[in-house]
Amino acid sequence: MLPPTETFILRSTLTSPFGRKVRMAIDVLGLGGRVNIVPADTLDETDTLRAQNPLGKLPCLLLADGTALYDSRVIIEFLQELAGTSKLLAPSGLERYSTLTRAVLADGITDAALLLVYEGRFRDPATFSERWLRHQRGKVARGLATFEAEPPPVDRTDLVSIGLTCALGYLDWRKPMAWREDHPRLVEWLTAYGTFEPAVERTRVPAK
Ligand SMILES: N[C@@H](CCC(=O)N[C@@H](CS)C(=O)NCC(=O)O)C(=O)O
Repeated sequence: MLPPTETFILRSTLTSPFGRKVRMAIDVLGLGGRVNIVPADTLDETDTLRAQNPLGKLPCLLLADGTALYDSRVIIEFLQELAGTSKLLAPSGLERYSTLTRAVLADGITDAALLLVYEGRFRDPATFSERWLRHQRGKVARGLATFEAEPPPVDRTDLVSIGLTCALGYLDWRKPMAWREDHPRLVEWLTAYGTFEPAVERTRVPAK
């Protein structure tokens, strides 16, 4: 039985794309009053985040008894159970596994985009690996092409639409590679879905 009144701490920044997934889910599930966001610095070796999540990654949800839940998919499943719904991910059946697969694809775009950004953050430009960057760009390009061929419904919020919003939002914000020109259906999807789902605007990364 999940705690009916407990409040939680979400270790995340407002700029983390995976953190935004959880923030969107919190908004959609109406759990805003039960989760306090406490920022963490993934580069700071002394940040308690590394004790909470040994991988040192955001987001991480802390329960009152100190239990830490990660990653974003696990946290969102926990939150949806807490909210008593299966709106974001069906509990069983093929629908569950096809939603999970599409959600993994959206997250994979974000993972590859993050690695493109990290190359610039962790290496001097002289040591950039063009081969590695091309490898990651290929993942983003193939993932986007798959969603371009079949965008999600614009009038439905689930784990896929949340993950895709955060992937595209991150590409727009950090700009590790251009995507809009070659993906008109996804541009249209993002605009239409943003009109349908208020959590898109409410969780937008603050302007730089
Ligand atoms: N699979 C994880 C990915 C989390 C992730 O990569 N988070 C980034 C920030 S958006 C991070 O913490 N990066 C720091 C690092 O990789 O050390 C999830 O879904 O939560």
